[in-house]
Amino acid sequence: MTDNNAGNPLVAVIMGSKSDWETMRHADETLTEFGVAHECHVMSAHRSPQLASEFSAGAAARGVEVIIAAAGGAAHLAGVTAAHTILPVLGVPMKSDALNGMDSLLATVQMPAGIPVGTLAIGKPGAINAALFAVAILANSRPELRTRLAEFRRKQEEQIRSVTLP
Ligand code: RP5
Repeated sequence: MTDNNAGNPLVAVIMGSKSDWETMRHADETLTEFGVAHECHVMSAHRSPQLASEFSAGAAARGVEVIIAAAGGAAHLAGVTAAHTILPVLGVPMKSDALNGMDSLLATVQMPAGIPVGTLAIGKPGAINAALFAVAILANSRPELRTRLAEFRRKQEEQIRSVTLP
């Protein structure tokens, strides 16, 4: 587990295995860049089902406002998490060895009506965008975050505009 930026975590980043960290560290880094207090944990819908259920059910009471859940293969962590909380849950499908992440994507995205999971792209882009999505949710009620997000977009566009090709 890691805790980043002092204060109660507003975002919880959870992942099914330590092997997901190399991808999910990008979510951690993006949240740190925006100064959003967050925590990162490993827990598995299959290997530690009780931990995953208890964590999800208790997150809102601890002040968490958004949960990012990453898993690969039979990727049920985001769905199980969403089943235990009414907090927004963002799912990040990990790029798996066997099927290149298509298994993770379908397992994460194909939720039954009634229990939503906001599913992002497979792998690193999904990890970064899940963090940006979490920032956007938090920014609705936090003007300083809204300003930072607008500035992020402005710089990103500036970089694209300044590209020169050989
Ligand atoms: C999933 O199985 C994890 O989220 C990970 O993406 C995948 C493989 O896990 P390890 O066998 O590397 O622990 O539960």
